[in-house]
Amino acid sequence: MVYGALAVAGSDLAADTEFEVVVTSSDTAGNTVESKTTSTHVVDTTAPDSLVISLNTDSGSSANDNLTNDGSYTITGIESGATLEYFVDGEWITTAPTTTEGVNTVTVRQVDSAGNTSESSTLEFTLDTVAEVAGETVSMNEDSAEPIVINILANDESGAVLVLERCLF
Ligand SMILES: [Ca+2]
Ligand SMILES: [Ca+2]
Ligand SMILES: [Ca+2]
Repeated sequence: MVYGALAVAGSDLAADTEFEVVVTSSDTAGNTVESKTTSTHVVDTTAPDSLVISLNTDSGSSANDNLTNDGSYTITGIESGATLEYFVDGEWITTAPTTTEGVNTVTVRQVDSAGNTSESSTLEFTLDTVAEVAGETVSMNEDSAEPIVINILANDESGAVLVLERCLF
């Protein structure tokens, strides 16, 4: 058996191409066998569209401030056969970054099966799953000559409501 290689010039592969390969062989008795096959070559130099990445739920007082207690998100626009890559710690990896309490930045792109890379898309959101700080109880002595100092424990709730109640004894 003799194996051979068929070389095709790169310029012949610049567009979608279909080859028909015919191999003819004969034995010493003069019997001839002809084998025929086709090979299809598809050229893809087009980058996929950039992805769309958005929170599943933007909870709280505003539904579009990217401040939420649900860190799950959805990526759409993935081309069939493409690979997702996330920008994490200065490099592109195929594992999504872990969502953490606080500010999260998810940058993602897709690479199609031909190796063409899309523009990247970024979702930045703040995950806050910590409930309100319990209300402070402040005691006031109305008879005191000292000025009343009220210390209010601030927390990170944008949109939180602070209620001051004055009790009369
Ligand atoms: Ca493509
Ligand atoms: Ca929100
Ligand atoms: Ca909170």
